[in-house]
Amino acid sequence: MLFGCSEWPSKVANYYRETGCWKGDTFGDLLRQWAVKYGEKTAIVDGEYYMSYRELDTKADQLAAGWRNLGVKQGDKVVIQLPNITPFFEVCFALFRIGALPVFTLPSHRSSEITYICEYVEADAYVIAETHAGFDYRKLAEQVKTKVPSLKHVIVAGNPGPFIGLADLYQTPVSLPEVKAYDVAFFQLSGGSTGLPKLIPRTHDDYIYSLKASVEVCRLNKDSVYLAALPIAHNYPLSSPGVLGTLYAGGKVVLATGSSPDEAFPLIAKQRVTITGLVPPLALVWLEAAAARNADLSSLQVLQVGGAKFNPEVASRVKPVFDCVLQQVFGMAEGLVNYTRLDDTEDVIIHTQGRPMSEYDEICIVDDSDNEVQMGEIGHLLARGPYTIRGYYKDEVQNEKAFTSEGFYRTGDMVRMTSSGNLIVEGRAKDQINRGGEKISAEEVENHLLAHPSVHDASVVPMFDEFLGEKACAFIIKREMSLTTEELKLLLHERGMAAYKIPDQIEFIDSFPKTRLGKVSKKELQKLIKF
Ligand code: OOB
Repeated sequence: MLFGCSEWPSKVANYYRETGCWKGDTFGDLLRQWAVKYGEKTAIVDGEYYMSYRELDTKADQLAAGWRNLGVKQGDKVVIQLPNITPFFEVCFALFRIGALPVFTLPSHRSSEITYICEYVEADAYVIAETHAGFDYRKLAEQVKTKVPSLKHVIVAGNPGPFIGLADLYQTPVSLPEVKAYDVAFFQLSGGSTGLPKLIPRTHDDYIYSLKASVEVCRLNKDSVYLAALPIAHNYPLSSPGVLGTLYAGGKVVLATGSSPDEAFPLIAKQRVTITGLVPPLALVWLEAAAARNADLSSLQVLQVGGAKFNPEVASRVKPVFDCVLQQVFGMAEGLVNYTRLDDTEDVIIHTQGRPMSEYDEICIVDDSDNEVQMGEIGHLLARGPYTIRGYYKDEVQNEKAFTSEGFYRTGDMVRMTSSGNLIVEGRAKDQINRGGEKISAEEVENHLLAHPSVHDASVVPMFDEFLGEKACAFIIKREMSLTTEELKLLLHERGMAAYKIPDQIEFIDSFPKTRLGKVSKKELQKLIKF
């Protein structure tokens, strides 16, 4: 097991093996099996390009050779920042085969996040697309490279500029090292509720099991067609069941560059898409567009909505408008995924966020002192199981807080269980803003704001928004009266913070309301937001 990663206790690990959750396959093995089983069948559609399972397998071998020849070896970390394009899969499976570890970042991340992550994992390489959505990632890579000494290679899908082109890495296959299923396969980023993003190590065994369980619950098979409208590096479209679940089932993945109905609806019609996953604000946009247009969405069987709380009023419109089943998805990159089931009653599908996908998931709902609450009462959700991590990467301080001594992950979500055994997300105990599915750590933004010499203190809180569910509002105590909102937004932008984290509203205040213990009362602050 990798240095800095908490393992499952050996007794528990053996139990997951005996029960058949962990089968001992690696992602490299899986792709080989799929290539044999599904051969020339289309695995991925990217615009006009159709890639078969066999082709993906071959390209992964060729790229594995390219990585080896560059000197990238087992255990090395490779930060991936790619949009929804086929090289994402080729690069990842090549890295899986040589035992190097992708670190998944989002296309919206900028120098602040990427530099920090590259430094934290001591990344050897960074993979980008030339440009995407009008942004030139080569400029970002130039900045990151000057700051991160460990970073030896920047690989570019497209015109490489001063870096190495991905096209040059397809080489004659070489022999591959042995990769263990129990080893870490890659890192996901946590949604974040602390000063800096935390890294989530996921093993081949645990993640492959999560695909199997998702595929079963979502009833995917080789006729399934999944549209990836959200960024595929995120755990939800990656594996719930997402693109990897679809490949696991032998289905077809259709990649969209963005998530607008203008792009997605014609793809659904042309590729006969059967399932896709959205976040709540997008579901709203799609509902309005579907009601207003005469698009052929008849192939759609399941519309998943997750990542943030879905308003029941809006949820009740999905079936009549799309003539398909709504599936609510309440998951987290740390592991646990809850789904409403396809044959659940309308009431469960509309009003709850479902239940754990695996019979081996263990959940507890507890009060502030870790005592289990009465059935139906609201409490903190704790989770443990065959695909829920036991610790963040190299972060003993956070691990002490985020995991119980019995190995349960403290999700930071406040939930209650209904009599049908389903969960309803009622709120959050963690210091985070869920901006329509995009997670913002309040502390991370506060630290950036505090870097301004005219800021005496800063506190960032969620504010209600009809469309996004929540937005971010920053309260600032000024040191210098001339300080303006624009100046602060510019500061955050210049510090290279992803745009979605820049507060939507900034309010100046003389002092913060305090709790009885003298801490800033974010609850009281929220009441002071001007709408
Ligand atoms: C997904 O993963 P993350 O890691 O970006 O965020 C996890 C957090 C949860 O702890 C919860 O606070 C919130 O996002 N969340 C929801 C939700 N789904 C996620 N809150 C209310 N209702 C929901 N349906 O967001 C994620 C990962 C895998 C599958 C789906 C979502």
